[in-house]
Amino acid sequence: MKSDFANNLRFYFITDDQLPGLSVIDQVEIAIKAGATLVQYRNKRFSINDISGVEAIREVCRRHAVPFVINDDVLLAKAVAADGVHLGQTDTPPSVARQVLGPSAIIGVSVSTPAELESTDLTPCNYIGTGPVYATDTKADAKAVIGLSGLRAVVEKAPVPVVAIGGVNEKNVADCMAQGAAGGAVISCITRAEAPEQAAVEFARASGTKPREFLSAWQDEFSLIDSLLSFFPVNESAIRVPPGDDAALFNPIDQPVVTTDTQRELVHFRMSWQSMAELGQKAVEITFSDLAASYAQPQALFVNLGIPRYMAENSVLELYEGIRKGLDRHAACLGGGNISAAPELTIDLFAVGSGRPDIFPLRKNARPGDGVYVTGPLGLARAGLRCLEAGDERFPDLIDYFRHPKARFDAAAVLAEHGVSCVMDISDGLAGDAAHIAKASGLTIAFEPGEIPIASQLSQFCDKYEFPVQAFMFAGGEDYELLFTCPPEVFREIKRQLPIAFSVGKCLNLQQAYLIGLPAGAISYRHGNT
Ligand code: TZP
Ligand code: MG
Repeated sequence: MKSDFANNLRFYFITDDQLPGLSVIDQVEIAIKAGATLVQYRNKRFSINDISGVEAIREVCRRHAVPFVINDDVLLAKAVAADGVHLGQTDTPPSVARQVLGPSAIIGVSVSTPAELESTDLTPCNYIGTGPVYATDTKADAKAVIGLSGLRAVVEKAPVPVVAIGGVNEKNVADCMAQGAAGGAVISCITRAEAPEQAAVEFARASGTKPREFLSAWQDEFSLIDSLLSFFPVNESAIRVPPGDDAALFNPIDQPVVTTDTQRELVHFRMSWQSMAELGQKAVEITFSDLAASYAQPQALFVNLGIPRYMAENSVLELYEGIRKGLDRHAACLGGGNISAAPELTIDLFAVGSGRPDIFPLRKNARPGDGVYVTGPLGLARAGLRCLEAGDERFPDLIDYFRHPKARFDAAAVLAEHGVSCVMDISDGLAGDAAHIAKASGLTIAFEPGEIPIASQLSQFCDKYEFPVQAFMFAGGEDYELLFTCPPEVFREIKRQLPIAFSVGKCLNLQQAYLIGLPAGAISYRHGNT
């Protein structure tokens, strides 16, 4: 994990709380425009009246996908939904901060010497700030200068990336990086320069980052809707009156099937975990996954968007490009939608499909004697999410499963052809979703975990982090594979057409529990803890 968070530390900008001339929000905008890779809000005289200013900084950071952390104050970080916190040696312990802020929060800690490193619990930490490397007037109670050799001594022993701090500037940041620091954390070399914009650009160049195109927030709902609608070709075969009027008028649909889903920032995703286009396409796939599990063919999608003020118009357009790509993949069209301002990005989706007149699979259709089967690998998306939370890019296949789920219409067609009548998609993890089938059908599902194939990157990932691999496969979530039951002889036929499908257990007459044979730790993953 050491190298992966490091890129966020190249140009680590800390706000200056003692500067009459330049407001804190202006400082942050200058730094981000120049290419800052992380922003820390540091205000030793913070009062509750400053909170809206902190939220404004958080908004600018989110608009540009720049991580935003708060100095010292875990509760302030929680209150403004910052991305994390930077702690001194005498602040809240990192483990408590992790508990309060959750698994995806960024947690940094100041460590000045190898002795401090030894005595600090770094397990919950993503990075270390080490200094003062050079003399500084900015921190009144700064410790003794440690110099480049002191920096090196910490870097050599640190299990996480180190950012150099204290008197760092455009002239010496390369020397710090030559000692193994991932970058420089700076205040005065930018905020107190004669020309802060110029100084920020020079620091960006010296630390190896580039200026950003500065995006402004979306302003006008109506012009945004006009731009969005221009992306979508009108599909006259499905919809007679397309988006643009008060409601859509559909051509007759055989056996209409309707489903809904939602994606919420900070619950299901963070902006930095995928591009906006990937997010849009994923939202389509996971909504259509319910249609696949119902043997329905997608026709139209309605999208209600809650857009935070910090989001740039370009980002909203990119999100819709992803939605269009998803719709194109399934030959479906946009039926309509709505846009409103919201504190965080929310995407509520409603899908309309046409079902089959002869068969609509139900959770209550499992029978004792049926086998229980899955159409593809489990646990990969959950592991990919853990990689994104940890900033670990060494398992691209896992991250790809999290970012690019696919609704399994191909597999659904095979199951329908064989008359499989108990199907659902796995969104909350095998264990939790199988429990729905067992309850609805009034039987017990006996798992046979030893039979389940383990994807090689998942097994490498679990080895590295010492996670129980079966817990990931059972408790994962966001797999969007199909879970189904049928007699074993029917599965043998299905397997010819879907060779990657496999058995996970069998259905028995109801016993004391709906699920038996679960591996340890197989509690269904619930959204809300990202
Ligand atoms: N911690 C150690 S030195 C320092 C802090 C916050 C001050 C960094 O400010 P400058 O102006 O970049 O030296
Ligand atoms: Mg502190």
